[in-house]
Amino acid sequence: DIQKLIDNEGFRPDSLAGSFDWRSLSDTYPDHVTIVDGGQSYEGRDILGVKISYSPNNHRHTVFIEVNIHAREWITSAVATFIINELLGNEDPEIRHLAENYDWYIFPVFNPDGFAYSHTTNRLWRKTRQPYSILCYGADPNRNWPYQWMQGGASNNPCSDVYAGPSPLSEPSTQSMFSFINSLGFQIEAYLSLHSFSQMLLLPYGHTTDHLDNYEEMKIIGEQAMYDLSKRYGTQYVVGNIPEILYISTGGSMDWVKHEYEVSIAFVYELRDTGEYGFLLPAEQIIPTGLETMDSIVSIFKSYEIL
Ligand code: ING
Ligand code: ZN
Repeated sequence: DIQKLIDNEGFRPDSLAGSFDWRSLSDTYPDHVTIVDGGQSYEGRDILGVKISYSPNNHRHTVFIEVNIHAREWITSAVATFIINELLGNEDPEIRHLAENYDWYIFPVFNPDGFAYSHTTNRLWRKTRQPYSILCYGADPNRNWPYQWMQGGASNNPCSDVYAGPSPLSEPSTQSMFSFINSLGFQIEAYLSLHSFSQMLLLPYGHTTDHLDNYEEMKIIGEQAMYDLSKRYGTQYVVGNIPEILYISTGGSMDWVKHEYEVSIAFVYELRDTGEYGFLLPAEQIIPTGLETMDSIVSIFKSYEIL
């Protein structure tokens, strides 16, 4: 519930071992929630997803939300929980429309080993936890996907925070989610990936400043969504292609999904803030960040349905 969210209690490492059990959601909402298992991480944790569907017997267009692929970006998992809560409980007609007309797959912790490690040992851990040398552990799971792999903005040094891994999909968590996403395939209409921080909305692709696929349409939808996001608290986002507003980087999950399944809508959010607290965003910003992010998601689909 909301107080637990504020305390971040649903995201402690013991919760990953089972004390906060996502499965309870399917007991509370048996008609609309299914807990799906995306496979396992290197250390054997299940990568659980929450599927929300109001028409379980026929496929709707699917919205896939990937969250916390980078361990230290805790605000993303809190916002994912907020979004799930909104989709299941908010009676606002625009949110009901979204909840009831799309199939949602939300994975609040894509990198559970790294996430646990960021709670127990190193708050600023980013990568997975597979050992690569005596001293250096983990690859960057957002440099490990098989599209334009190691074509810039990634490292072949296992000690680097952007180590791409020895080969694409070398990380069990990435391999698991790759297979899971393949099982949905062309059903996926929208892929949203939540990171922090910087207050940016990133458009594909990471290897080139060229405006590929439906960039122009996505840019309009993204600008409108960030304008709508700003209406609540004035939070300002920058919208653009990854290398144009951030840096070249390759092997990211969104780029692979966008390219492989030609998904219409593909965005990476870099959530709050712009650096004052950075990854250590205080818990009192969870609800405001959740609210404004939800506003932007409503906006994205409203624009998409009009265009
Ligand atoms: N930023 C992302 C990163 O992986 C990104 C930005 C997203 C790059 C998608 C490439 C593809 O570096 C953070 N903060 O992790
Ligand atoms: Zn990140």
